[in-house]
Amino acid sequence: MSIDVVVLARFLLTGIALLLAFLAAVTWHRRKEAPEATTFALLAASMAVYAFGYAGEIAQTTVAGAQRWLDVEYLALPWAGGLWVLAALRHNGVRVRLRAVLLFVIPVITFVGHYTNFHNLFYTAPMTLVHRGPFWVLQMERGPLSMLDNSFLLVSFLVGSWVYVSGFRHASPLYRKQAAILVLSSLLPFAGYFVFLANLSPWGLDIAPITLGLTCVLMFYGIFYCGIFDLAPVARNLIFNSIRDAVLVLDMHDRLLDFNPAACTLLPVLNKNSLGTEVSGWLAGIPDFAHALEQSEKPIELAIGRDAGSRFYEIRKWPLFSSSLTGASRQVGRAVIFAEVTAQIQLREELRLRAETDSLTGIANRRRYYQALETECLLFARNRSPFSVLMIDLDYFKEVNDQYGHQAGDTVLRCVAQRLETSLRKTDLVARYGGEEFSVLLPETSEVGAMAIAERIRIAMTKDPITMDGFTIPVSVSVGISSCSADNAADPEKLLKEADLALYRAKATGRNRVEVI
Ligand code: GH3
Ligand code: MG
Ligand code: MG
Repeated sequence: MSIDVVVLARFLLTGIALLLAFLAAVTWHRRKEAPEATTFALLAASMAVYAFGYAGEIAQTTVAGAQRWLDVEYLALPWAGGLWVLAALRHNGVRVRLRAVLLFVIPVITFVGHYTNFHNLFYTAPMTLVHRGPFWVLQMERGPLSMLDNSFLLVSFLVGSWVYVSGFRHASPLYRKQAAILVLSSLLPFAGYFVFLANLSPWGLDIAPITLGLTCVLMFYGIFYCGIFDLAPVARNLIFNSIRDAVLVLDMHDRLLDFNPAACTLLPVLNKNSLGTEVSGWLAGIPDFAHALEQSEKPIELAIGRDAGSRFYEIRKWPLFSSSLTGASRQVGRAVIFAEVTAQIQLREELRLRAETDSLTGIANRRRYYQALETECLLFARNRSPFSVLMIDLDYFKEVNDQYGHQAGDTVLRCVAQRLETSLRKTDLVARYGGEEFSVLLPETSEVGAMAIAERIRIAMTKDPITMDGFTIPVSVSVGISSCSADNAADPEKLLKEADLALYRAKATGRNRVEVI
């Protein structure tokens, strides 16, 4: 009967050791899925060695035999505390980096201490075997190093539990169950070890390996049924299904592997039957998208719809890699993400317009005018097509302000801008160049043509005075012209300066005139 209990205990402990080894292997295999997985795998492996050593120890009937198995246990036992704390910290996102080494200073001391028993600091007297119930239990007198070893283990379990408890307190609802399981499993070995040290265990046996077995079962439950390591994919799925960006997952042959609800909204042709089929097939009806998919890997912008109803998408492609058991990774497909950027594009367009528009009159400002003039000069270098510049200044405008007020002056400026715009071609550009000075760019217009246009403008201004609030305000303009023709080079600064000079001459020679330099 007594033999049966020992065999049973060995059997149980060996089973626990195998279970821990299996757990270590599983977590090692999945070590990329959770930050603490590698540490946890090492911890489980060390616990397996401990349980295995203890299974050997309890069956011994000689001190030498029991000590041999204790040596096996001590291959793993000193490291458990450090690994336990490290796993808890990593799980809770604490970045320990090189400081992790500090957790293993005491384990190194106790590891060496156990095997050398330096100056009897670990064991103060030779070990003996005492008969307790059906077992022979190794009895030892603990020295300061052994005390340190035990205290470190206890404190480590305590710190680990505390870290898990604080993790539980801050865990999001999604992680609550997982966090609770970790707290519970972190308390169990601590409790077992405490019971053993307080001599409360049956026959003075170390029940920590049994509590480790329970921890192991709990962890297994956590991993496979509560999804400790599966929560990341769960969260990923949640994001995949709820984000507003449309996502298509394609294999290396551009066959559709997956898509999210946002993709269905954007591409109504998508349905379950599209899975496994080549995208070119069902995207044929939407050439813009098909074209975007063929483009290079760089992000591109795509407009769907016309004018005001247009929606804009930024299309990005990400290569997808899969890592094999050997750790080598190879591309297995790509994810195509369609992010709607209509609001950003509209804002960008609005900012651009504002930067190029004169706020009083709503026509182009000096900046836009200068850019257009520069472009025209570049074009001229290529096609030698003549173009002209008009510089228009209102005559005696100060008097308008003085007589009718500044606001009336503003209204006059707006009217003049409008008149200029309506009297010119769509290809011409009218800009407010300064206070009451306007400038016009006339592409494909020679000096003669520009003179005719300027004259037309001048006459139109004097012919129709501006009426407002019962007043009639006469308006006249002076115009300076400069042109770029085949025999001179196009230089924006030079053209503006010449037009200014001509305008100056028009002013000097009586105003309400057109002059060419
Ligand atoms: P000139 O025939 O020599 O051009 O005489 P002028 O009175 O028009 O003289 P000048 O061009 O030097 O004066 C420009 C005046 O235009 C001065 C300023 O009060 C007025 N002005 C400039 N910008 C604005 C504006 O935005 N609104 C109004 N109401 N007046 C402006
Ligand atoms: Mg002026
Ligand atoms: Mg003026």
